[in-house]
Amino acid sequence: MAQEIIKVEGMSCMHCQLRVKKAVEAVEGVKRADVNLQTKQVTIEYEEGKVNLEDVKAAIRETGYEPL
Ligand SMILES: [Cu+2]
Repeated sequence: MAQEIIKVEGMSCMHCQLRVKKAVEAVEGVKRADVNLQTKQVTIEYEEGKVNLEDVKAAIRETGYEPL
């Protein structure tokens, strides 16, 4: 299992947190996403070689938040 941290701007409450978590976990190959509102970081656990991080960022963008 590989891990990556993506910084995301625009999340302000638990609603945002859940939306981003669900969107990221819906990406094929992602096992788990933990969203930290304070640090604005999304920690992703995924199957190595099966996930393109650009796809994850695109999924985040589709929910209306801005991955950096
Ligand atoms: Cu919110």
